[in-house]
Amino acid sequence: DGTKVEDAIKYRQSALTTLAWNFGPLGAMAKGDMDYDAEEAAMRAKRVQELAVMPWEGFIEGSLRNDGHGIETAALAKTGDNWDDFEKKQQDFEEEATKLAEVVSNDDDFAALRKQVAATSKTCKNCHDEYRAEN
Ligand code: ASC
Repeated sequence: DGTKVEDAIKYRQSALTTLAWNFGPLGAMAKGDMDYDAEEAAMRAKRVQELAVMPWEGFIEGSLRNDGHGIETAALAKTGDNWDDFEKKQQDFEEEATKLAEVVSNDDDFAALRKQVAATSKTCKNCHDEYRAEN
């Protein structure tokens, strides 16, 4: 019965999609593609922090690519061979997302926001570069 694996994959994909949706405006503000709005930035950063811990429980046994479930997932099989590193990268992201929420709520400092958006984005990329398929 593949239902549980299918649900776990859908769950983590939707959690990551929700993360990207909420991180998007922060990235756009940091790049100057969107006007800086301290209130929106704080709201988005708080969401990102809370969402950051959520996707990982969806990476259940037998849910990576090539695990024979036939469901589309970008989660490479090598993730399973490097689990400690995968968890370390999750933790790095959670820590940067926590700092992001702090930076944004503590002061109305655009330079600090920009710096922390970049640091957070880097932790997204670190994991994607290693464990997410490009197609
Ligand atoms: C985003 C997003 C990601 C990361 C990544 C960072 O806004 O959706 O997956 O930043 O692009 O390089």
